[in-house]
Amino acid sequence: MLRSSLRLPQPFRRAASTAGPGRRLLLSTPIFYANGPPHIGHLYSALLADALHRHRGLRGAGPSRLSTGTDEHGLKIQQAAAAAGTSPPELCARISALFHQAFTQAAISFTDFIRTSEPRHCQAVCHFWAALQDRGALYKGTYEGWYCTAEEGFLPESQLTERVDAQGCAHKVSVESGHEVHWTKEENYMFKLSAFQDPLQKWLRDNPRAISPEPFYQRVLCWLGEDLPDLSISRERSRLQWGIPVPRDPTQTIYVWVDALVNYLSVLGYPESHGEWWPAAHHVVGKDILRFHAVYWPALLMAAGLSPPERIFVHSHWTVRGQKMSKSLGNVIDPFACNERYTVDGFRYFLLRQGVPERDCDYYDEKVVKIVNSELADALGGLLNRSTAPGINPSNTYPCFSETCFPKVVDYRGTEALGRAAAEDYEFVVSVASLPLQVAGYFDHFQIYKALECIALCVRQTNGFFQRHKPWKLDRKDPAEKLWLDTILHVTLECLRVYGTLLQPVIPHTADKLLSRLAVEPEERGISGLTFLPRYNGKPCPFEGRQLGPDTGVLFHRLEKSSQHQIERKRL
Ligand code: ME8
Repeated sequence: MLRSSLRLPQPFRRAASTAGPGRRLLLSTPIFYANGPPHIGHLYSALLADALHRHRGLRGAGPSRLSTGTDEHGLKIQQAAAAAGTSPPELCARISALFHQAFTQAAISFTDFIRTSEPRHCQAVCHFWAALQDRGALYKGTYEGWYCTAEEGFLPESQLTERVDAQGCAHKVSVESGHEVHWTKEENYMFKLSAFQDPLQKWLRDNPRAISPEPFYQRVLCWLGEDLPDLSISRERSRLQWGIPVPRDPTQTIYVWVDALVNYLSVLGYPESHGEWWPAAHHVVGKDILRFHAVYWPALLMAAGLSPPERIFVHSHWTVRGQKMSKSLGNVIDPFACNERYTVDGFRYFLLRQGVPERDCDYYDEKVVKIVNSELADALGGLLNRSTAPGINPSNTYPCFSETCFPKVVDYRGTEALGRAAAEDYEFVVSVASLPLQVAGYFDHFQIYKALECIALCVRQTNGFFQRHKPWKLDRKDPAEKLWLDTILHVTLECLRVYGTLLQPVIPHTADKLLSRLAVEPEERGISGLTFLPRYNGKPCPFEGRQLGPDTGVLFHRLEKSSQHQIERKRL
């Protein structure tokens, strides 16, 4: 029965307070089920959101928050607690603390860690439910269908397949997760999702950047072209006690996905203070929960009188030696062990450098060791070491640049060398100068791996520049040679300063060490005011002549190769 006629949304205009520079922004990760400890897939989502958050902070783009947390209600948790011989609150407290610890250890800069069992969240969910009800978006009906506990949802026939077990019995399972489904019939509250097909399509057509990368945007548009049945959004309390009761109807429990999605509002103080932030929200989610975030969540928001989130960033999955990570296969990779084995920054770098949101990526130990050793220890660390070594830079200062050695030329192609710099040096300087803008563009497009690829390429080019001119062969006592030697070192340190600044969102500890060695003060580490080689353009360089930082230690220690390093989690 429809309670009253449903109020459909007006076209969504962005609120004035959320437009332009200096605006607020909420970045979020999914909230993770508290039925098992964190693995590297969870860490990857958090790292993507963290890098976006840190990059935005360094750009001075306006206040931002990063929320994460744990999803603690539902049948899945109820059953996991029973299987572990404990109560849901005890299990949730233990697992939630592990997520908090894993993210803190990995330097995730979250500003809010929400648990759905907290009172502030339960109040927000009840208010949200009342808003749906008051606006006529809910009705009570009998629902029957195939329910998948692992996915916490009813699945249509199109998402089911059959699997025959060892005894020859056929079972219906979910195509997506492979988990068994059970025929379930019960009286539920239904959400009038079908009424939102047109508004959702319009929202996406008007906001082509709402879902990135593009293939996921297309996938959602495709879903919206199909039948969009109403959604059951409560469960009988007799079947599910571990959850928030439906306001004014204690025989029903609110569906865990409605409960969970509202976390993005609870962290903003909904229903009191969310208005200063919402809808300036960017959600980072895995592809497995795209439908919930790109179809159900925007529809629920519209139905409650709110705008859909501004952007949804979707990423694919990590596999392990080509296999899906799963507890039953025993190949779940433990983030604590990885941080220990590869260091926090080493593992952050690997996941963000190798993770490509559009496609599944494979993890294996040798790959991490190879990439981290070649790009962080050898290329970046080696360059810092070579350009600051006492033998080459005995005064331990930021050396001076000479315009005579590296004169400014309008078009370096085909010009006779005027100073000591060659045409390829000019080309390389141009590519480093364009790096901050390029990196910012890649972050905006959720292509952090491409930003890192560009930085790694520039680091290689800087090593090439250094190698080409062999500064260690120049005689410091000869005034002309000294000018050129100092210029080579100045250009190299300027490059390192740019790389250190741009790498802060990805490898915060290593970048800090690098910038401190280069005597870059904390207030000089922003990305928006980042200059490169101002002396080349006739402007003063504040670093020239500065004493370098005292820590002359190795920037990044090489990782040892290990044939049998055991970081796959033992069954818990
Ligand atoms: O779905 N590779 O929680 P969840 C990369 N509570 N990322 C992975 C991954 C993998 N192999 N496996 C998981 C839930 N993830 C709900 C979310 S949000 C309102 C509620 C990441 O514990 C990825 O972000 O099953 C995926 O979407 C999420 O963990 C699912 O975590």
